[in-house]
Amino acid sequence: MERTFSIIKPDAFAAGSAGKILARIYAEGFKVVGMKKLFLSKVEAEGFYAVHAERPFFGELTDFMSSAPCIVMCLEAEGAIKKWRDLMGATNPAEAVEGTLRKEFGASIGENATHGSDAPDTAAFEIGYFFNGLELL
Ligand code: FUP
Repeated sequence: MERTFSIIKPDAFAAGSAGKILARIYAEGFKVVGMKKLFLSKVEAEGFYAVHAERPFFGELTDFMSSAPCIVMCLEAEGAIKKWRDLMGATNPAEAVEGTLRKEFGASIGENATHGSDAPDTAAFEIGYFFNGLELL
């Protein structure tokens, strides 16, 4: 079993799409090990995306992620990291395959509905950034 970290981003949460996205998560066989609704501060969003601090879109990205509430989750499944990224689809919704979450719920490369860890080390950092052990039972 593997764990990954995911976010239903502010655009999808504000649009009322969280229920549909959760239904897809359960239908694909993930176990939701941890889940909470948060309204990130700018500083918290900057800490989460620190790996992108030098990228030109960092300001826009962290403004967006701290603009409204989101839902953060720890998901568990066999091969959860790849399985969740496959379900999300490409970063840019315009390039995402039909049936993926970003295709269905994303509006642009910046406002793309969901986040998912891209490797075991980032998953460990991201899960630990938002959850302590007692919240992952
Ligand atoms: P992903 O792993 O698919 O979320 O994509 P990246 O790690 O490359 O990017 C992280 C987030 O930065 C994306 F979800 C959205 C944002 N981003 C932009 O706003 N513009 C870009 O050109 C690339 C990424």
